[in-house]
Amino acid sequence: MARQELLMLFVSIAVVLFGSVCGRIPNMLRGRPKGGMLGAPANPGNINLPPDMWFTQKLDHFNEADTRTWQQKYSLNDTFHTPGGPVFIMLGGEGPANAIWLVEGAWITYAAKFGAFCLQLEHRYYGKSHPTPDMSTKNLEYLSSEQALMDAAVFIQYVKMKFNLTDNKFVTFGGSYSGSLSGWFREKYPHLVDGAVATSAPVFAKVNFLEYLGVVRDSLGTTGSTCNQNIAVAIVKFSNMMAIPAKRGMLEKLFRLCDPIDHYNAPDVANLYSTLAGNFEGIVQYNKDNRAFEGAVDTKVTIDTLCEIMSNESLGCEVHRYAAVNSLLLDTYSQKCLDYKYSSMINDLKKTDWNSTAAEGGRQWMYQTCVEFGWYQSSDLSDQPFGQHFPLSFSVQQCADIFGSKFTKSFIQDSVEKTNTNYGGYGLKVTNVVFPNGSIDPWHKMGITKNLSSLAPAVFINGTAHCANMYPPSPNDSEQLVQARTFIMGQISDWIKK
Ligand SMILES: *[C@@H]1O[C@H](CO)[C@@H](O)[C@H](O)[C@H]1NC(C)=O
Ligand SMILES: *[C@@H]1O[C@H](CO)[C@@H](O)[C@H](O)[C@H]1NC(C)=O
Ligand SMILES: *[C@@H]1O[C@H](CO)[C@@H](O)[C@H](O)[C@H]1NC(C)=O
Ligand SMILES: *[C@@H]1O[C@H](CO)[C@@H](O)[C@H](O)[C@H]1NC(C)=O
Ligand SMILES: *[C@@H]1O[C@H](CO)[C@@H](O)[C@H](O)[C@H]1NC(C)=O
Ligand SMILES: *[C@@H]1O[C@H](CO)[C@@H](O)[C@H](O)[C@H]1NC(C)=O
Ligand SMILES: *[C@@H]1O[C@H](CO)[C@@H](O)[C@H](O)[C@H]1NC(C)=O
Ligand SMILES: CC(=O)N[C@H]1CO[C@H](CO)[C@@H](O)[C@@H]1O
Repeated sequence: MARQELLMLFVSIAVVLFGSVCGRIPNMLRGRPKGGMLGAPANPGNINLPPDMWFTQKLDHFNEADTRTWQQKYSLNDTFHTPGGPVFIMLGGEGPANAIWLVEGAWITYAAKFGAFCLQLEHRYYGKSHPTPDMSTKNLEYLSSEQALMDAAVFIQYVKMKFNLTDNKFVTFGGSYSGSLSGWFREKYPHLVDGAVATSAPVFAKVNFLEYLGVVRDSLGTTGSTCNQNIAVAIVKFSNMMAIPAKRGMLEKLFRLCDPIDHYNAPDVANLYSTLAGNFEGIVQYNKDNRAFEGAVDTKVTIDTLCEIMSNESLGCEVHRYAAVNSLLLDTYSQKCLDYKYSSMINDLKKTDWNSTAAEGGRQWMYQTCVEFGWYQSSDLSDQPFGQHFPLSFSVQQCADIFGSKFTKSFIQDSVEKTNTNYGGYGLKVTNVVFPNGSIDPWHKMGITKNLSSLAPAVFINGTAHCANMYPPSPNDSEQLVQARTFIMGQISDWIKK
């Protein structure tokens, strides 16, 4: 089958398997799309992907008295391995570890060049790696980046013995949260890994990530100034219409809402504005990134598409155009209506069963934001077009509503400070780590965007989005993206020299 047909097949299978699930958790939740920030849940299943393998892992690495264990998923591709060659480990992040990464992606090109042994380790609590019988708040106590890093450390020791790789060089890879893990792993366990690629890695934990919408604004602004103006006008008109009962009915129709608007229900209203802004956030974060190979269904929709709709007068006034963007994305994700009810989202995120929709990763990631990272994309930045309708308090409230009253704002603030104390935030001290960052990716604001040192360089990729350098190369890639991949390959080459 031709490559193009194969991609189309992935896409249609992904739509069948996942698109039709009428989830009540928004497609874009706290900057995390379904499937995780790097990766889609779709394992195409019909091409020969390496099988799942299992490794016995400790539940609590930091309590010797607790001897409980669980099975952690990993997979490997040893096709390129030459004796003495390096070992590449793709660290899993906040979604299922998709085996497609073992046959595709920029790192596979590097593996072919360097004769590397490739492994992918799934992150605890995501995908099929279930350390506890369910995801109750009590059981989620063992979900943390520190436990995950120690998982990787123990895994490396195991791999060295099992595959006779004791004298080989090790390099970790990751993108987004798993990019942070990749950098932090080199920081915390430099004796176990010789270098790390930390793509689009947020390393600074922050409760109020208000900068996010600022980058979304700037990225939409690359198409000209009218896109943001049109959105701003749409939001003002939208909120005026919300105040008038008859107009609310119109909005319900225009925006294909699943439920009528209860205008006095503040969390519903905040969630509606936030979900509609999410239409733009998701597209900006992943603009033109060659993700189609992973089963992503929204890769044809770009910033240009959305901004063209926002300026298309034949669609009606700005509110109608904002609604047209919403319809396009509902159709793209095969959703009949927009479910914006706060209570249904929270009820879904409270489900603790491994087979619930929340187990796809929404609940687990939400937990990690409440106890480690924050990173709430609030509307608190004044100079952005989406209005001030979903303030930080709206995100913070969700922690308490989902996990219990202990998760207050000051609890989250303390947790976030502890994370930065632990890893160093922007000031982390590392060598042999490269930090690629895309200029239109909102996450770059929490990342390393300047060389830390000559041994910890940042790579600026003009005009690219979240994790673009990790996806398979395309003839359409910009010169800068091509150069970034070459630079990263040069870094790896330096790290693995004997
Ligand atoms: C393990 O790897 C080393 C170095 O590549 C090789 O010399 C040795 O024969 C291998 N041992 C086994 C049991 O395969
Ligand atoms: C490893 O990846 C290459 C490149 O995609 C592929 O041809 C090969 O079949 C893979 N090997 C395994 C064991 O999956
Ligand atoms: C504007 O919208 C109309 C109606 O959907 C469509 O036919 C037309 O192609 C659009 N124009 C542009 C420039 O996208
Ligand atoms: C989810 O799992 C539980 C027990 O593990 C089972 O009783 C239930 O039927 C499952 N639900 C679905 C939708 O598969
Ligand atoms: C960052 O480091 C890289 C590699 O050492 C170097 O090529 C590049 O010029 C540096 N950039 C800046 C702005 O110093
Ligand atoms: C990034 O690209 C844009 C448009 O192609 C260009 O205007 C801008 O100068 C570039 N910035 C850098 C730092 O290369
Ligand atoms: C490259 O861009 C052209 C024009 O936008 C498009 O038709 C083509 O499908 C793209 N090729 C790939 C491999 O993405
Ligand atoms: C090292 C480097 O060039 N970093 C860039 C990362 O992206 C931001 C935003 O575009 C740039 O300002 C940095 O210069």
